[in-house]
Amino acid sequence: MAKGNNSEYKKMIDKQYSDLMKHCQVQMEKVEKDLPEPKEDFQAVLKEHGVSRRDFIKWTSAMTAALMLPPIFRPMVAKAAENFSRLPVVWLHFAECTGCSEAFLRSSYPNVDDILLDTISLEYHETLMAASGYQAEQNLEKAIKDFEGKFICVIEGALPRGLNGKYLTLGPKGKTGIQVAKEVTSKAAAVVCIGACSCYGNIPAAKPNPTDCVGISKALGISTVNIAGCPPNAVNFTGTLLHYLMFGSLPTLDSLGRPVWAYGKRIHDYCERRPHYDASEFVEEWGDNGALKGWCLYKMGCKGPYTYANCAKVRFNDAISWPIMGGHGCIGCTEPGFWDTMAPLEKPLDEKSYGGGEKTVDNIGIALTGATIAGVAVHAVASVVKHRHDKFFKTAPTSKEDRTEE
Ligand code: FSX
Ligand code: SF4
Ligand code: F3S
Repeated sequence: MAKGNNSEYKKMIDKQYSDLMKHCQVQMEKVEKDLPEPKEDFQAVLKEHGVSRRDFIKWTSAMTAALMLPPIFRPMVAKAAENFSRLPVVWLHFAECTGCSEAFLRSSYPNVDDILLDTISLEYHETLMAASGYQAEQNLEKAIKDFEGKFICVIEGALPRGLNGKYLTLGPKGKTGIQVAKEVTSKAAAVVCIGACSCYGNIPAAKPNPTDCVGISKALGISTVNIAGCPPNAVNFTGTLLHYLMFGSLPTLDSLGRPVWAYGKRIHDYCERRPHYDASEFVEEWGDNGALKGWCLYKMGCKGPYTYANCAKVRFNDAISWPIMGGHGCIGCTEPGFWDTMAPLEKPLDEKSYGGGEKTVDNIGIALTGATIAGVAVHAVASVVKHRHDKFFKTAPTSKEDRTEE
């Protein structure tokens, strides 16, 4: 590119970021004006948990980069973290194992993401709250009334549609999960599904699916932000809420409702075992020499070539490890219907591609995820257009016209 063009391009990018920063500043002022005071002093809570100022700054840098923002946004990420507990959240549970809540809230050595989740303003959470029966129901009604149009509805678990929804009833009035979900989501600013069950149905919807379970989007016919995974990574949830606080809108989603910043890249392309795949060095059975040497797990059924998520980059449990680093292949837990579509979990999908046929694997990957890739492009445009019209806390998640569920 010619020198002149380069400087024009730089000017254009600088202008875009400066406009985005102005938008972010206005938004953060609005948050501080419109939402209740933070329930806790975040810096004091960090100190209590032994997280130093330096660690917090390191975390803001990592989160800024993960959200695909340039470093100038680091102070805004820090500010959004300090305002995190202003955001009212109603957290619902349907058909699931509660592993998602457990994974988020049970860290022995909490990092900044875990501490953020600890301070979240939970107006209602069936697993954590002390109330039960009528009192719990009253709490829910009050939260919806007090924060109508401002709260985030977080949902774990799928919804059974069989028997008119009666496979899952809740509370003293015996409402079906579908009824409760409709009532709450219709009053929420946005609906965030946590875990593959609420996103796409997952295990409760696995074949033969006698209760006719489906994900929230499909059950209610609404658009949802899908933080996929079984369980998902806490970083992908906190990052999505931080983005919402900073810009007053949800991040760009792919065709499956997943935030592109977290689910836009394929596991196989960021995997530390990839050089072994390229060199055709495979683990052939559990505990063999290849396993000891950390070779590729493709022949042991790794579904990394067909799976989109940032696990290799952000890892789990304070970034200590992730499934492939732990020695097992990826089972594709961020993809719709993985329990059925990725089975058998410990065997490759296509036996013919044994021997590391890069082309074969990539072709299967493209066939399986082609819809996702096409959707990313469509949603990137849709989201930018929509962004201009959205009003703070009245944002409906992106449209679902090209959504392809299982
Ligand atoms: Fe599902 Fe979560 Fe897997 Fe379990 O709530 S995504 S079965 S970890 O608990 O919903
Ligand atoms: Fe990594 Fe799995 Fe790809 Fe092998 S097949 S490089 S283990 S993602
Ligand atoms: Fe799930 Fe695969 Fe990541 S199994 S946790 S998407 S490595």
